[in-house]
Amino acid sequence: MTQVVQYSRRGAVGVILVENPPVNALSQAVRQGLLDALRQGLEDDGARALVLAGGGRTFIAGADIAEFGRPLAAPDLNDVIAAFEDAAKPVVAAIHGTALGGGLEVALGCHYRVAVAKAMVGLPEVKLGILPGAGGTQRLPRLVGAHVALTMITSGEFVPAPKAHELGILDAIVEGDPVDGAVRFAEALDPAGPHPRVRDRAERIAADRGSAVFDEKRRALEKTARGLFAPQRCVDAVQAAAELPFEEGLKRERELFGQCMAHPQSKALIHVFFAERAIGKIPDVPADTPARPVATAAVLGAGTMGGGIAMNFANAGIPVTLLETSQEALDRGLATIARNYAGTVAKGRLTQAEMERRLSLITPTLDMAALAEADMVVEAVFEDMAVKQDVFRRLDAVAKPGAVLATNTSTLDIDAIAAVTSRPADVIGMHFFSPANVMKLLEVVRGSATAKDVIATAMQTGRKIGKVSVLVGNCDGFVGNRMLMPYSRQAELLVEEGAWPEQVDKALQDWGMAMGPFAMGDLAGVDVTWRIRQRRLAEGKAAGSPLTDRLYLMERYGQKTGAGWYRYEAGSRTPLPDDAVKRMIENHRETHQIRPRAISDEEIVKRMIYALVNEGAKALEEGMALRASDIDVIYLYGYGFPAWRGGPMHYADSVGLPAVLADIRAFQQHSGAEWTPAPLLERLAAEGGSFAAHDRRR
Ligand code: TC6
Repeated sequence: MTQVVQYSRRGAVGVILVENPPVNALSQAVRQGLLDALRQGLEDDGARALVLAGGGRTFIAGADIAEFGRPLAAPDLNDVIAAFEDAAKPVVAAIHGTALGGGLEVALGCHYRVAVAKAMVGLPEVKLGILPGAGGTQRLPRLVGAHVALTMITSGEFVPAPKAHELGILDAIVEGDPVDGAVRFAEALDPAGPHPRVRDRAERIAADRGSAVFDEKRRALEKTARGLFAPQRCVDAVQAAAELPFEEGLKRERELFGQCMAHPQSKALIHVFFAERAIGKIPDVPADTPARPVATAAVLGAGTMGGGIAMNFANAGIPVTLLETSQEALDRGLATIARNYAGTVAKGRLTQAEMERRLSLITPTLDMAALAEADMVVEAVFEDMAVKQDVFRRLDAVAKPGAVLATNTSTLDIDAIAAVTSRPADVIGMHFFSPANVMKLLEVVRGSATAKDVIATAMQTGRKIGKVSVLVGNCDGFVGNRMLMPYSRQAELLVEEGAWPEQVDKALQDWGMAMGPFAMGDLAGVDVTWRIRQRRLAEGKAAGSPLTDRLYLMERYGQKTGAGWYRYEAGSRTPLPDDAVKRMIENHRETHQIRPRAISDEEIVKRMIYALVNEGAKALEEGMALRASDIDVIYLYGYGFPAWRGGPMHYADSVGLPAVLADIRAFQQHSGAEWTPAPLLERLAAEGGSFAAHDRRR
């Protein structure tokens, strides 16, 4: 028998234990091991019943995702499950940790399922762009009905064991050790049977035949899962459970599973799964690098960013001191925080008591000396080098030795900020995204002197406060905003050349972006963009288009002033096209003798997305990002890039780098130097490579 699955006996019960760390994924060896162990259990005359359990931290977290993309080796998981379901002895699944995807499908093939109260079950395949392909769409509805099954399968959400018990997915909740509990449960079973098979349960699903629930779900998903392929196929598969005999339903599930697997969206989402897990792997800061303890924090600046950052610490239970320079600013900041929490309470997502607890963790102060005991200080003052350097000088004088001194700058040089302190090794960038209490991305910016344990501390603290932390290098705009500069520039050029802001935004949104560049510019603030542009112009760098200057002079600073690239009605965030902006653009075109031309959505999307790709490739080659997949994660979590396209670098891979490069060269002929192809892109395209292959080589 293979080692990843072991058979042993406890009294009169045989125990099949999967030992395939870290999550007991159903690799080929596990599938074969399960069949072998089952045979052994059935042949063991001393065993009247069998228990299936996972060793280590979990039951079985699903198929081995790393095996996807190549033909799956025998045995097929469906055959393994059928063997358990048809076993002549009763089989009890003993669930702890998680039973996910293929793991839950195996459990559904067992005759009984018991779990500890802390366990979770779910069919999260849809998040990988696929559907449960080992009978999950056929068996789950037979237990819980189509409505619940559709919710679970199309959302992929995990269900806590007590709820799963209530729904009928689990037969019992057991106390203490799950295997002990399952063995006790199995001892009470009649070995002579009959052993209940989920596939034979017809009563729930019969009631769903011809129900409107399927069409309703399809319509709802058109809105909530816009552009996604797998959720609709999940509905088709569950409907097949209601309308077809079990074996035919399984066949239909298989077909739909194959369609999902062959679709580019599943490749993108599987890429995202591994990309999200790769971000924590930093070659010279290994996972066991000791991090500094962060029991208390401080935030400098109670503006929109500072307030949001302070909330992150409070949300994670870390007491945080919030510093401002005037009582008025402090009061304003605290009022915004209280309003944000109250909004969450009003939506029913937070209790009043929890809100009060979190608020009590935020200590306001006007006194810099109150920061002396903080383990981590995050500066979130005005985005200006002189202001930041002044703050760091003063911070250096009060912060305790060993405190991590972080700046939330979004573009400025970390080394220049660190240089004014006596401890550059303790200085790091922690670039939060606005609104900081909502957005998941955190760029952790490594300065040339930043100590490794400071990097480990910032990455770990980021995770603790609920952020997706990605390590980046110290360059203008770091990775995300650096790439945004040519992206935004293309948006403005497209408008100069003949498109309207709303056409550009719609083209990008239709393509899948959460927001178009002009609506995003209004959210971030036209004044902010303008200030960055002025600095870059002063430094002799490329800096967007003069359209921003015109808008700034019109005092159209974006949503906050009710007018930017769009106009906004009082209390509304809906961007409305504005004739005043059109006139301004037309005037600009006339001044520069630009004859507007019709621009296709295809050109818009290519120019915008390839601008990201080209700059991303430059940042990657310079070592500003550790991996192309890190860049993808940054764009998914910080910039509303659609996960089902995998991020800009994966998207370029999926188009094919030679084709991307050919378009970039054509743009270069038309517009010149700003489209100079990234040397890495040229190399990879020439050698038939991809960003993914480049990542693997590193
Ligand atoms: C399916 O079942 C389809 C069936 C039909 C077949 C016909 N495979 O997330 P973590 C790795 S589809 C391979 O950091 P956590 C992960 O890459 C699958 N590897 O841990 C990481 O490796 P690293 C349906 C996997 O405690 C390590 O395990 N199932 C798999 O925060 C630790 O992972 C799912 O979609 C896997 N299935 O969360 C469940 N799962 O250390 C996917 C994990 O080398 N998994 N790894 O970077 C999860 O949701 C979470 O991993 C978790 C544990 C909740 C199980």
